[in-house]
Amino acid sequence: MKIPQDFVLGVATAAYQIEGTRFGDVGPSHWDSFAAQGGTIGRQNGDVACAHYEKWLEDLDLIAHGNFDAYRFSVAWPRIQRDGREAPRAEGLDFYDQLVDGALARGIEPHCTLYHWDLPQALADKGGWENQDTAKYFADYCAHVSDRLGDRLASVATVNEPWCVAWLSHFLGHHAPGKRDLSAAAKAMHNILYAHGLGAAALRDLGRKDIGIVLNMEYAAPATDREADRHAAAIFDGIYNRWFIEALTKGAYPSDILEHLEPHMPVGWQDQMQTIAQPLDWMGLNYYTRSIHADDGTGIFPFGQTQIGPLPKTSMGWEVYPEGLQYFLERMHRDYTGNLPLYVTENGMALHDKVADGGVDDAQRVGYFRDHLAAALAARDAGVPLKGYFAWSLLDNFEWAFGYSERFGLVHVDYDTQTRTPKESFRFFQNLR
Ligand code: IFM
Repeated sequence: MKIPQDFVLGVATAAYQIEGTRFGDVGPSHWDSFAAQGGTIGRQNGDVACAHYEKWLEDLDLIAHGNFDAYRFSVAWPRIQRDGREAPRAEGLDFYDQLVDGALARGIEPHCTLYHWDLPQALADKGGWENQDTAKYFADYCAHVSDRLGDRLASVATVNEPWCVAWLSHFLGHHAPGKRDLSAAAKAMHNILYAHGLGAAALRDLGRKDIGIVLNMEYAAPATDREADRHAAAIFDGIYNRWFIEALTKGAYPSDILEHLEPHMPVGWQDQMQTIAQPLDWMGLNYYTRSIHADDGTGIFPFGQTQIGPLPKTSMGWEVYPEGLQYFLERMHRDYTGNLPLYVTENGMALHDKVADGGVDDAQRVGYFRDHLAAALAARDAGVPLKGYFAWSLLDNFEWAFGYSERFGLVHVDYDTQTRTPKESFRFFQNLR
């Protein structure tokens, strides 16, 4: 497979999933509380995770050894401000400062995400993403991090996957804070975008020219050709895919979704759309799978239920559908982002990998990466300004509600000994350069 010279090949992680909150001076986050209340398999949590806070030098060496051009990491907000509001803490900033310098010293571009879900518990106690004050505190936090690291970052993303922050966490209840409430979800659907807008404005005021946001998108296929099933799939597409990108690029929410969420939206939301839709320097797409949708017969929004599809699946039951990656890159470019540079900021698959004879034979994952990378490059060949691709993830890690049961890493982690073992998929990337 031929990778263009100017195409960035990277690998991604997120703070709560790898660092270990037992290490260093970090405030409690709503993920600690959610896990403790049984929101995760076996109440597993991020206390130790991959002990990356202690092993970050070894992990940077791995990235260099894999011949990656770039590393996408996230900053844990409660390491910078234990309660989300206080003055920034030197210890937290020092950690990321040395991480960035360590990456650069190895010839690796650092790409920083500011919010990958570890909301300080003190802000969650005041309503979290249902409260617009959280968006204002987020902008202050963005400025603190940029002040310290900004001169050396290749890019900065405000928020990772606003759909997960809002819908998955406040309507479906699968992620912290585990709510199942349309009113809470509607507020979060808007407030996380408002936080992005205020954060991006604060970063712009500091002179940054590399500001983006990372959206996740899932291909929605109707179960049959029936009108009701096609409607269910369209509504899913609206909530998951169109809501965020239309607000960001057109300054308006899709009307078929807004009609259901509008009664619950925060007062004055209309006046905040311009802040949300301010110009960006790039946009990231996280893509994993497609899902099949059927009308659920209730006549109640969001009308649909998912069905098991026929394609090969990952260990999480996610269908493998590389065509969806090309589809979304072309759709984003054509319908929304025009000449804005795009990155695939996450893509990967979970398997129940085991170490044997000192290695991990994850041939299925190698096939997944080969096919998705080919789909991404096909979109680029078709004219999409796609600048790079980040594999998810460097290490097996804390997979949120699934705890440690699902492994996405290019590198296997033995959680008892913290031994890292590169898998065949790691070799696949190593040999691309
Ligand atoms: O592990 C997550 C990551 O935190 C966000 N994107 C999807 C990944 C796999 O579920």
